[in-house]
Amino acid sequence: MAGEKGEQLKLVGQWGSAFVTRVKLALELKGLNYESVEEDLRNKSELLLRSNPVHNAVPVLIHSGNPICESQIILQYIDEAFAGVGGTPLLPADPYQRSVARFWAAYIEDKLVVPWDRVFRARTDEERNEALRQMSAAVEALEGGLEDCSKGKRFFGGDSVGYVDVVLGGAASYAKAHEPLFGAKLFDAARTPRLAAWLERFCELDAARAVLQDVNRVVQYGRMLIAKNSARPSNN
Ligand SMILES: N[C@@H](CCC(=O)N[C@@H](CS)C(=O)NCC(=O)O)C(=O)O
Repeated sequence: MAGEKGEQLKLVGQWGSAFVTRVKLALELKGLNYESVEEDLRNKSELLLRSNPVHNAVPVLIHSGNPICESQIILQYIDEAFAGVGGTPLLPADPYQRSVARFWAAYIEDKLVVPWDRVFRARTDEERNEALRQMSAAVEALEGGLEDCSKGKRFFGGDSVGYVDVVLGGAASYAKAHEPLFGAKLFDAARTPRLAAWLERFCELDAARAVLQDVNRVVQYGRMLIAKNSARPSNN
């Protein structure tokens, strides 16, 4: 049941996906009830293939029978469709501030999430190290983005969690798993102090505690992906 209107909300997801976690965070922050359907991505369900025939990927949010695909589009949909339900809006009301939030969300997607994914899919140490280097460069610029968006407040969204917090926060457990997996913190207190403090603050939120993956489980999952993909033949 979704909010007070009694509409059906179903989230097709997979526990390890940072994209799915974004949507869970948004639903939690809005106080919306939903049914969670766990997908086996090696054996995709009819529901997933029917709901996201273009990408066959999670997350898909199904609202009263209508499928919404792509995590950032889902976040914007939740913000608009449930504006009156509760919680503060994710995107700012001011058009310029909205554009700034969208800019940094796009930056996170293109410059941080893409190499992050490559780190786990790399076949060689060289590929992995190059992706880690790209992530490190992206994190330095993102430190400026946090300053730009937060204006010295607690979150990218200011006093409360906003769109960029949720986009980045979906990967909070992966950020914490970074040191056990790769031997260095992703958000290092000496190099990017704002992001390091942001991560701790974000993980303390009730919504984050409710939905973020267990870090040890992510570490195990990450090790499994790295081992599997390192063994992949190069023509595959
Ligand atoms: N751009 C998409 C990315 C979603 C995505 O890559 N999902 C992965 C899981 S993390 C997936 O379902 N991949 C399909 C597959 O593994 O076949 C979004 O933001 O929702």
